[in-house]
Amino acid sequence: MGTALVFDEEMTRYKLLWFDPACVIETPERLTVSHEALVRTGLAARCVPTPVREASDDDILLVHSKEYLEAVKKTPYMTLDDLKEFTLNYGDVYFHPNIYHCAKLAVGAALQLVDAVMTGKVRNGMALVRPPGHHSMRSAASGFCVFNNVAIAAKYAQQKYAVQRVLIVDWDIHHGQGVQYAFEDDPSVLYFSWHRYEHQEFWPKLRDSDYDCVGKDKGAGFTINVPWNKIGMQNSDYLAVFCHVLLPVAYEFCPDLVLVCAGFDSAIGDPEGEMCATPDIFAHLTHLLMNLAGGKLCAVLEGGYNLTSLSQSVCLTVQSLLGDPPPRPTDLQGPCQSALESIQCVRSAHRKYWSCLQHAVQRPPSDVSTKLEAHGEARVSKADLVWPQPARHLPPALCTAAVIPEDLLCPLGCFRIPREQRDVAVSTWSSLAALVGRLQRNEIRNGLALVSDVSMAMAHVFGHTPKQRVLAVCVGDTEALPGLPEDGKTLTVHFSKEALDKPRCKYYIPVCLKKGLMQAACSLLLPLSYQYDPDLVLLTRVPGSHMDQSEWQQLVGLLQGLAGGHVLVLIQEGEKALVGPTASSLSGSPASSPGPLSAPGAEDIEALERLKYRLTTDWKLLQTSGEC
Ligand code: Q9C
Ligand code: ZN
Repeated sequence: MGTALVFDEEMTRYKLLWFDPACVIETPERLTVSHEALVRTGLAARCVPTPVREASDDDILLVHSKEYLEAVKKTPYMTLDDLKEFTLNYGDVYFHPNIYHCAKLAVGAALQLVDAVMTGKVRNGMALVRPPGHHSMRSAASGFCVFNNVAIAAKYAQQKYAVQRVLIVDWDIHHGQGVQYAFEDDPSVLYFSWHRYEHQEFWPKLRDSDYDCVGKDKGAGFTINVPWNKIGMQNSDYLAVFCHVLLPVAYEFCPDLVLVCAGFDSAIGDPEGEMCATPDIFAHLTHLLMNLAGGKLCAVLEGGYNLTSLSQSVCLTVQSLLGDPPPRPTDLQGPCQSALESIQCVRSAHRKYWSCLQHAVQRPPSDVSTKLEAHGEARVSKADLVWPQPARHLPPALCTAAVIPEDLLCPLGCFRIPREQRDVAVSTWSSLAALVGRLQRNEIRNGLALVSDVSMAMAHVFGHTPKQRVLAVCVGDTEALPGLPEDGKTLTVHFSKEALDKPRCKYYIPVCLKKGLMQAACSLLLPLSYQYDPDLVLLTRVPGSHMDQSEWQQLVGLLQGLAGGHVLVLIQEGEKALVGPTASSLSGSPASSPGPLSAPGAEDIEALERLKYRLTTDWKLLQTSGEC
């Protein structure tokens, strides 16, 4: 279904014309280097090129005041001294005779992207723009931003396409206060931002950026701020926030469109952010958002000032948008104490607004923050600022292989593993073995098999993967799981609605829930899976499950972020109806949305929190509170 790339060189044609140390990092090269990297890696050629346009006054007035627009309109005619003086009205921003033109193109680029996605011309896309937008407010420029590209895009989508709920994910390292203010009383736009905060010491130094600022009036609960109070946050910290805060709430919110304030100053090497998350984390963050809203995701560039880490991060984001499997995640040791504190505070501040957070542990009323050890400052030394160049791994040419009976039509986008035997039973086993072999040799990305006995098929797969780490995710009420090896070579997570055995060991995790399956998938299964880092994901489905088709498709989608995309799905014959929807998700089509009604009940969330708590000693990524 395609990925749009919106870019125009014109947006490189303005720059800082005087001495201002606060603004030197915002250069035209940010855009040229990012675009060149997309071209060099062949990613740009795989995208649907989409032209920019100039935003109209009406577009800009969706968010900004008439007075402010009129003031900016005069800047192309100002002298250098006038421009300098005009700049003094605002904080950490500069003007240039061509910036008004570029700012109109930046807004227009975001709107062109929304148009391409909403009309179905593409599934998703990215706009590479300058100036950025998320700091600019109704009547003020700020932080290199002139017009609020993403806020305008959200209003535009709601107005032109009757989009109801918009999720804005701001992963830039600064707080997008402009976006927050534009929607603080609006429950139809959920704004999520994480940002370097350092207890209000870091720019823009606003009280409004803290975790307890959750929105106003009807919009209370629809602003989510995650303050980072230490520098040096790593992949685990970012992933933990996605798993335990953003994703559960996002599934409960059920957006019709996802917009990303895609700033990459949150990546390692950035002089502003001073964080340590590597560029490949953005492949995962993107992947994790890609099945919300039926796949409708628009990423719009914000910050990012280390040209190397910026361009690598842009490439990894676009790579995921195009459907390539994310690279194997690196160094997921679990979040640091400071991150855990932030997570705990945010979850607790939002427990009254979101049922998925209802049972979040309340924050003890003490000033633990100063006592707790954080890996922050200590770990950001110059030596830590080298990171490996992301590997250019090409995904296998063949995406999805199927082992299904010959009377069943091969689902669209799949190819059938040919039969090798006459005997039907033997044929299934040998075809399954052939499929596993081709997955291991990276000749195919993923596969699916319809089998008469899932338990036997699992044993069969384990038999063919003696050296591999296999994550087995079992869905449905079955007692007859094969005797699972308990040597750490498999991790089994079993979802069922009937009570199951107690956990036998670190590597067998029974999850008994009636509803709230998406919450369990986000806050239990994902952290476990990421930390386990399997070579192969084995997802099995037996009849009598309580997981509906859209939840199942979401699960198939999320799990493809692991193991380089190597997911093998085994479906028991009684569940034949799932073959089509499964094949569709495996071959990269967006999953359908479970809908806001599948929000979890209190009982299930409580059970889930208990289970998570029991497992935290073994699995650090499950933690959601500091050591207090
Ligand atoms: N040491 C964006 O990332 N402060 N804006 C600069 C320099 C302003 C960042 C201080 C940072 C603005 C879109
Ligand atoms: Zn930024």
